[in-house]
Amino acid sequence: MKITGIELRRVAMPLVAPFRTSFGTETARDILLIRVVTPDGEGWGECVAMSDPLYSSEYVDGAADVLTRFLIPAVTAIDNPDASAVGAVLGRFKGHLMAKAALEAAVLDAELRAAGTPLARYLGATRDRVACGVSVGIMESVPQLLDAVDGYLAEGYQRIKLKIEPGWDVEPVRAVRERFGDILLQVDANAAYTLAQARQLAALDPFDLLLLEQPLPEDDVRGHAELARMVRTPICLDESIVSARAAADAIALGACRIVNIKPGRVGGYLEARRVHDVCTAHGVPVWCGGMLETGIGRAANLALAALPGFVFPGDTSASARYYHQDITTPFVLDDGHLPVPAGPGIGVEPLPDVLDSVTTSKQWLPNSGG
Ligand code: NPG
Repeated sequence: MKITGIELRRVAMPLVAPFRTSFGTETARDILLIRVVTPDGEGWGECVAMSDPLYSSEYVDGAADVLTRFLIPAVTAIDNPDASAVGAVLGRFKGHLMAKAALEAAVLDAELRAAGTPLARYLGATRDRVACGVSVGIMESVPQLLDAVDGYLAEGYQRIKLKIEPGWDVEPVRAVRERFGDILLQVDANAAYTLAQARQLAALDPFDLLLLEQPLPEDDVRGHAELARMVRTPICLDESIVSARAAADAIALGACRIVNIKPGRVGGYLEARRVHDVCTAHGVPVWCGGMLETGIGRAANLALAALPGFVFPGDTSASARYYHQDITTPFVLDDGHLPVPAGPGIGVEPLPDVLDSVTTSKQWLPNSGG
């Protein structure tokens, strides 16, 4: 596939409500979109790096910089790149997995659209709709949390994930369990604890949580293995799993029984599928994480979440969970599920007027050799 040029576009999207985690509060998103233009059409990718390097080391200005200076020139220098060649040529640059993932996604979308192949089919999906969960941020008070959870359950969400941190863990979990009974419930600490707080985490055991996500720092895989012997709730890793190899290592060490897969965190949809394959081969169930994506990223995540190893509902919420106005036709929950897009590529595209109304900057990088 020839690349005519690549557009980097920044969009500003207010969130419907502030989203608080142990590492900070998001009130709006500054999102980097990539559009790959070919003689036959185009392809879209969304970069999930946040404004600040608080979830991981990446941040959106840094992603734009590394893409412009290194990643895009390396890809446009290849003759007829396809998505698998993108991963190979970007491998020599260290890190920047979210930036790489977005570029690979845009190339893959262009390639699949040209071929008329839906991303879900290309990845090996076995379902045409996926069960959806919702992630609920840290709140000012337990009553406020209960109201929020009540609203999400009424909308049909199939499982609730509560963000926790020291000081906001057992009490909110107990309150939600007491009020809503036997719902699918899990918690996410975003690395806010240390192994010394294992007893506090074991205090969550009586509440029959599906999983305890990333309690310890990203690089503390052995700590998770030790913690796994001290708590009954299954440990799930998110931030620590940056590749299929990292997943294999974590599983071998006994650091997790479940894995959250986010394509941005592992460098793209192709590596995400390899993480899925490694986990499935070891009998480790996976689920699809979310990074407050617009419809562009959400569409691709739904394709991934339709693979057979994705046995738990993911953070694949409806557009309205985060945005009053999505940049694509909104994803709307139907009986707790979202449809897997069936059109070529990611199966959706931005609505031009909406996209223009939220765009804050555009940069066109022509392929001088193309
Ligand atoms: O549903 O898109 C979504 C967001 C789900 O909680 C969610 N994402 O740690 O998994 C996470 C968290 C996150 C949010 C991470 C913002 C980074 C930034």
